[in-house]
Amino acid sequence: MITVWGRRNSVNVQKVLWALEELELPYRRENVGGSYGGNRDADFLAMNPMGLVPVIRDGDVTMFESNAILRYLCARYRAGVLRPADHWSLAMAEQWMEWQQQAFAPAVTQVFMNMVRSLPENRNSEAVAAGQQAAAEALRIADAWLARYPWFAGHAFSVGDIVMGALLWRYMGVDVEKPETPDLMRWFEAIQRRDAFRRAVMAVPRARSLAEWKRIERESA
Ligand SMILES: N[C@@H](CCC(=O)N[C@@H](CS)C(=O)NCC(=O)O)C(=O)O
Repeated sequence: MITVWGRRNSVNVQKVLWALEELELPYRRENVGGSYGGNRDADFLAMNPMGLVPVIRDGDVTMFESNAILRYLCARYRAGVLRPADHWSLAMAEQWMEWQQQAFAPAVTQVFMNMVRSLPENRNSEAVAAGQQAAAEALRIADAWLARYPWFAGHAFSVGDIVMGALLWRYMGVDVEKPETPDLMRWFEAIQRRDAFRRAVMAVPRARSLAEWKRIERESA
């Protein structure tokens, strides 16, 4: 059985759990990171020298980096379910996965860490404004794509939608202004109707403050 190390309120852990649910693979999860700690222990560092979650073990494969984990899982299991079979759709899924990590995630993180993971008195409002602007640009780019295609890989749900959906869910829960993105929102509604998304991502309430974050982390063990 696959083991996942990582707390449930981590967006990168949620991406992996969502993929496992979509692939209907049995797994067990160990709470590591945040208030659970354990990620600086020698045993954990031997699996991920970065000391970050998620990490998975699947037989002889032990690995870190959420998007690489997703690529591995969807290439190995239930071919064609999350990893598109045709070359164009696969290329598009890969493109948006990379973009999620390089463009969208840094913007969301900048806003989220200041708005939710900091006390209001420690908030860096310049960083919030810069992150918000970068996130708005990313949301418009995603919206323009989804005006042309129903999914990030084009014509069917794929691993590209998983990485974008988990992160967008997080960002939509942060109390900052966002641009109008009707096509992105239509896609986002379809995502929220998926059972696997509900189980892996929506089941963990979104925090709006540091105190709420800590409480939810404890309660979502
Ligand atoms: N690029 C890595 C980032 C991993 C990462 O930043 N993980 C965060 C949680 S989302 C973490 O482990 N933080 C330390 C902690 O939880 O204690 C990935 O996608 O897996």
